Amino acid sequence: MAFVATPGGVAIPRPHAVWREVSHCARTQTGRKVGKVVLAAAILGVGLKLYKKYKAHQRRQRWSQAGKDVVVLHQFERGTNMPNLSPFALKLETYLRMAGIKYIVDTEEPQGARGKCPWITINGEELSDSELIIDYLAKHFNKPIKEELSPSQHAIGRAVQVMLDEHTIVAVAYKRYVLDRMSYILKCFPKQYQLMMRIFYPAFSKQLKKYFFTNGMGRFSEEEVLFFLRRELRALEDVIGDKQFVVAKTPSTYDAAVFAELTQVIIGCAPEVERYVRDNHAVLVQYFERMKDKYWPDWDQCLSQ
Ligand SMILES: N[C@@H](CCC(=O)N[C@@H](CS)C(=O)NCC(=O)O)C(=O)O
Repeated sequence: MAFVATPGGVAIPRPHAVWREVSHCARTQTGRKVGKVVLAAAILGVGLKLYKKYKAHQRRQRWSQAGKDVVVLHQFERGTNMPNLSPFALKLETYLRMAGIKYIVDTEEPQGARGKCPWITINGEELSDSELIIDYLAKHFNKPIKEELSPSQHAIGRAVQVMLDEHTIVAVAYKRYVLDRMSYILKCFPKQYQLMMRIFYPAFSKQLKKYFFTNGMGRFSEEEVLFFLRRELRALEDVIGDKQFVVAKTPSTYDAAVFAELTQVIIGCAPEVERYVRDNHAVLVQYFERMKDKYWPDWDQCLSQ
């Protein structure tokens, strides 16, 4: 084979020499076998991709026939003790119920274009991110939740929601997936995924640790994580006070998020956390029960059986 000398003194093969070598190898018996395997794998890969595309197209056709203004809510399957282990999916489904918007659930494709759960299809249009979706629906259905909030109530609602959606839930997730190695949350997963999660946890846990380390939560001890959690629960309880809902006497959009996140804290984190909330935060427990009774009368039927 012909070589080219590089300035560093390393000899690299000339391109045409490489090609000659490859075509020589391809003519040998082993080369032909390898060629056939590579070709078969490529055909299979392309075939699989086309099949997936075809299936996705078929699903979209089905979803577009859901009916005018009917939301197709794409989300993970039901958990064993709560309708969804994704707080964002539970928030959105609670919002749809609060707003009286008609919806159907799809679990075949729970992660949308942004790779996140939940997402929706409405009138053939696809939208993702629970916040952007709620904003879109509120406009599309002309503010279906009749809330009369002052700017300062909106500000409090927004601040509480961001605290829960962006910080409290990270502490909860770090506790349930990393600190407790899924010992509790695994039982809350849809039954059909529990074995698979158990098997793949070791591989999955490395990625999780990396994610939480980058986020920052992964750099704290359990005691520190629980300190954040307790402090935020206290703040939430102080905001609710003696009101029926988070920022007012009547329900507002913020309640969807608060309820969804509180569900994760109370029954989706760890038995000791649930005990702590039940022993110290009667206001939060009552709020949780109130929202559940009002918007999820069919809670038990919405669990993984
Ligand atoms: N900001 C998004 C967050 C959604 C989100 O993070 N969903 C999680 C499930 S709780 C997810 O899809 N994770 C999968 C991933 O990130 O690959 C929203 O509000 O919808």
